[in-house]
Amino acid sequence: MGSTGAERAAKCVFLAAICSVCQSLQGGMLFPTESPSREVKDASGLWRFRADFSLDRNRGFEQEWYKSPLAETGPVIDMPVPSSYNDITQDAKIRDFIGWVWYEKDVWVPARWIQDRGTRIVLRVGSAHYYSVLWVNGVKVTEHVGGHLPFEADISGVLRQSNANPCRITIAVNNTLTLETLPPGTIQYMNDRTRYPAGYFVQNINFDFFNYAGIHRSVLLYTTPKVHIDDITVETTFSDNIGLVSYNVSVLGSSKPAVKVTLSAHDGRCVASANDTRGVLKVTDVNLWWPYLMHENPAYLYSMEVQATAEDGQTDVYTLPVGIRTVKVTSTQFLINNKPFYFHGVNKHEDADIRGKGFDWPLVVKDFNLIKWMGANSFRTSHYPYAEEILQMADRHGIVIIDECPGVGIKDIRSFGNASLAHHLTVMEELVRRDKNHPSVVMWSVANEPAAEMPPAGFYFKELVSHTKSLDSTRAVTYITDSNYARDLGAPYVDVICVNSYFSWYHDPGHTEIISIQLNTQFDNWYGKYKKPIIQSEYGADAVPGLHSDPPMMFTEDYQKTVLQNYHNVFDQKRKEFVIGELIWNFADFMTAQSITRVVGNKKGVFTRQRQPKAGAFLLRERYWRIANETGVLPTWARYPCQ
Ligand code: BDP
Repeated sequence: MGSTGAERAAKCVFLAAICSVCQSLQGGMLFPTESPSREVKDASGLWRFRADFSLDRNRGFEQEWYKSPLAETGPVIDMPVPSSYNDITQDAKIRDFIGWVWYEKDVWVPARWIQDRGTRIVLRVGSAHYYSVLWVNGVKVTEHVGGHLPFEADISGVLRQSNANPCRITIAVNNTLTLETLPPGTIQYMNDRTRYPAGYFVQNINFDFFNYAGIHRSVLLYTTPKVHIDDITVETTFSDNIGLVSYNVSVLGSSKPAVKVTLSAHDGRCVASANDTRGVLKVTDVNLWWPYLMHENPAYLYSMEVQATAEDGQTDVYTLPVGIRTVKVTSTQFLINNKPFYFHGVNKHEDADIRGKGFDWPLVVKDFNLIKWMGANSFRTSHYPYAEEILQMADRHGIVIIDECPGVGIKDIRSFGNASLAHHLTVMEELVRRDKNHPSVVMWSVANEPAAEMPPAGFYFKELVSHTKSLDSTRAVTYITDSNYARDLGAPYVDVICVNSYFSWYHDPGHTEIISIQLNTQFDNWYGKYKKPIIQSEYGADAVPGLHSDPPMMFTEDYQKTVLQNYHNVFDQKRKEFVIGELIWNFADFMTAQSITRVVGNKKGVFTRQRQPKAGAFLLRERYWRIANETGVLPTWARYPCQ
């Protein structure tokens, strides 16, 4: 069936834009912080919003909505930023919208920012899903492909030229997924006019969470001097009581900057310093960064202040928290600071009522409180990179992270082609660039449950894993598999085997008695073939809160508990051998697309979507604290009563 004109137009707009940005990354992506030389202005709050309901979703571009105030080209509504737009209104058409939506806000830029020509003004979006184009005062300043990761543009020139204050920021965001996006998706036009109206289409996806869209993280304006610290990379190790911090600073805006680096302890004492763009700082009597529940004084962070001074005396200052720790993998263990680390943790989603995937501090802090309450020491950022503030929290609380890219739902063989691989490599570059300095991040996950048995998967994962290792050799690399051990073509390349399985749920539903035999077989097969340590990266069962039955039946809290207990019996045997972790699916209930297998979302959370515990949460709490008491060194305040 040939495509319609509208269909072609929509595809063109989207794909042409993707190709223009599929190049290797340039520059750093330091998290914007204030310093003596930098200011940050948060443009979060209420924005004006309109979804482009035209048939080809292209009216906004044809009519150049970015050229004049959005309210002049049609109706606008209030839209909070950060937030997904989907659940904000009462309109199902907005909840399920696919295509371009338009956001606009007027922002006052301090006059001194404009007047001082030695000031760089940067506009930064923490993330917008999925594909974004940005204008300032009607001038296009950048575009970006992919949700979950930040992008920015130097807008000093545009602001100085247009001389408009307040300045008008316009952001168009398109949530259309293609075979080459991450995650992939397809648009299917329904051309049978006896069943669907003209122009009717749906978006097909192969992942199990709602495709929330919009501006999900803060929009910030920040300044740096013209000479500015563009990027910092630190790698850490130690020997006896000496910590070693290798650093590399890249400075732009000056051909011969003088760089000064100072590392300070908690009490502000300088413990090491250097005067070069790269070097190694030596820290005697080092305080290592230890995970929560593994040490009396976990999550120790030094503070690294970098100063770059140009020939004319202009100086930029940036301060980076630094945790000194090492990561190693043997055939049976995962070592942090040379001590075996057992992941007892959770898989999460960025997901909550009303705001969808929008960043929300109360939710973040509540989740960390729950994680620590449970005695969990780790989580996986299933199935995409989480907000930078979440990783900062993990650094500060000693929660260990498996950092996952949005490679989820790669099930179609066409998504293993060159264009997909090129984009996937770029996304890994963006992810590593953003998260490389977080001590909490110990492993990169390049994908979740791809069709790893399809022939192109061998080449694809060889490239993907080796490229990720070339970007960062200090952490482990994995992808999450659900394929049969004998048919998984990517497993030879990863450091740790991460396996998802749902025995007695998707297989043999209702039969918890088979878990033990099937799980033992799973572990023995994978270990037998690859001799690599294994994490049970997902397991679980849906539980509708408040449903009970004895004997347990599917969808009750009791069944969820029984499934968990059966898995735990096997973990307790295998963690003496080569199983190095268990991550429950899922921390909390979350929204999905509507389907006959989902009753208002996925209910495999051990907490409800509103973060109330189900029976499974109490079970895990007892277990995790017991494991922590056996394996870790707990601070006295943290000894759990139910040991
Ligand atoms: C796993 C997927 C996860 C799903 C889960 C489920 O990795 O995204 O939500 O199944 O079905 O296979 O609950």
